[in-house]
Amino acid sequence: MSSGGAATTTPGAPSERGDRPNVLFLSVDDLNDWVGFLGGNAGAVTPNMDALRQRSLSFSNAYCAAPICLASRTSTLFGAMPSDSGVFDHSEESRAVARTMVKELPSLPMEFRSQGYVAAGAGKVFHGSAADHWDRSLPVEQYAPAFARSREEFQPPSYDPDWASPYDGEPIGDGVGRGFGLGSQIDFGPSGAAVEPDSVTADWTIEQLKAGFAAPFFLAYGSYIPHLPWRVPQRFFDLHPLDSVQVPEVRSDDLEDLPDAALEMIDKQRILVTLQDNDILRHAVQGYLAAISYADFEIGRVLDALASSPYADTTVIALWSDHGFHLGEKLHIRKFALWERATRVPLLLHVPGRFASPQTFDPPVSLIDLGPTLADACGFELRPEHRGRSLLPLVESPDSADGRPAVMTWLDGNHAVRRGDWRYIRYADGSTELYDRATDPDEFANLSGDDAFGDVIAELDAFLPAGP
Ligand SMILES: [Ca+2]
Ligand SMILES: [Ca+2]
Repeated sequence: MSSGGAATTTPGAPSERGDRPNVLFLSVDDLNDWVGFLGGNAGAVTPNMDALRQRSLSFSNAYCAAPICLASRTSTLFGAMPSDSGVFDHSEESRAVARTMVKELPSLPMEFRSQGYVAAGAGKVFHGSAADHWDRSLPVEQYAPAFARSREEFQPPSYDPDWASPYDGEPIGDGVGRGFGLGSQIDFGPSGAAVEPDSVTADWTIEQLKAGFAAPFFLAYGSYIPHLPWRVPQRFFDLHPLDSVQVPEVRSDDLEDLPDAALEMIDKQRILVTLQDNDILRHAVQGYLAAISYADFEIGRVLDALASSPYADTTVIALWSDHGFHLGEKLHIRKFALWERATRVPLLLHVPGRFASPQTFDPPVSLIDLGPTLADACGFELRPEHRGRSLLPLVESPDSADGRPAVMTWLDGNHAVRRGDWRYIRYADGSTELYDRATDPDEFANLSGDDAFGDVIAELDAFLPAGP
């Protein structure tokens, strides 16, 4: 890389483009806080992510903008909150807006390209195709064989006969069949696949590092796992013997203090009592933990390849997940809710030479700030329309924190805010929830009906988009 580009660089940035750090962007799908370094489930086995955490800054209270793939990823990659863009869910309306954004707006990798970076990506980074946003990418078609093999060669697990029956679509209890009454959407067990999709992605990513880059790079690895189905090689199930699996605490009366708007979000999943009777929940938790361990394994392969590459000491590493996941909490399964377990995500940032590590930043932050933070670490700013802001000044001078909280949205008009120890939720119909996470980390006790918290609620409510 030639020198002489000082006139176009940001003040304080490396004076030559060739000095700019690279970025390894690790996106994980549907990974909640069940990783070793966040402690969401004591049984999590994630040695590679934990090792990355040891040389990273960990945002211990990081939140998605929305608890669903498309809305979260659109927000993170394009810098617009759901209430700004109108991308709330997977409805046709949201998809249409997102398609327009992909077509017309510069995404995070495109903004890096405009700074002279090579952008390369594979796997689930965007939700849907955005082929034009990469200089190099692995065509989606190349995953198809791996997915096909996963499904066709899937072997039912060798559980007891009563348990195996859900895979045949036969009910095994009142309202419980394959997929917890959710059709084929909940599905897990040892994979009989010859090739796992994420293995294809990891191989391609490793090949890019081996082939090398002629310019600074933004290299994205998008893990499909632990999104359902949780079909991963048997050895990852073996890491989580059933008798050691820890199921989240579920209180049968937990829903009694929730407004109707909250209950409507979880209505279809209120079969959990039956699931618990059948101990199916324990199997599901095992499947999710196994899937997380497999995701960690492939991420570890990519990190090892970076470590043994010429870019080991000059690459910023970001690891994030698009949202969380419930497995019984609030008698709820999957994401699609505004509580902690559906919205808290791992967020790690390794910036060579910039931070003492490991380091932890505890105030709540939003994933919308990830892009500006990465740009800052590389010496430039994203376009001014981006609604995020770099977190680096806050980390380096915590006293400068302006108190901006993390806001999250599920469907049109339902919002939550995390600030300090509080979680406050306001639904579209005006009903509310308030939790004090210092004394109630599982969010069992809704305090919003208590007049003693009126001032707290008023303060938190001011951070949310205006009501309908
Ligand atoms: Ca997702
Ligand atoms: Ca409750």
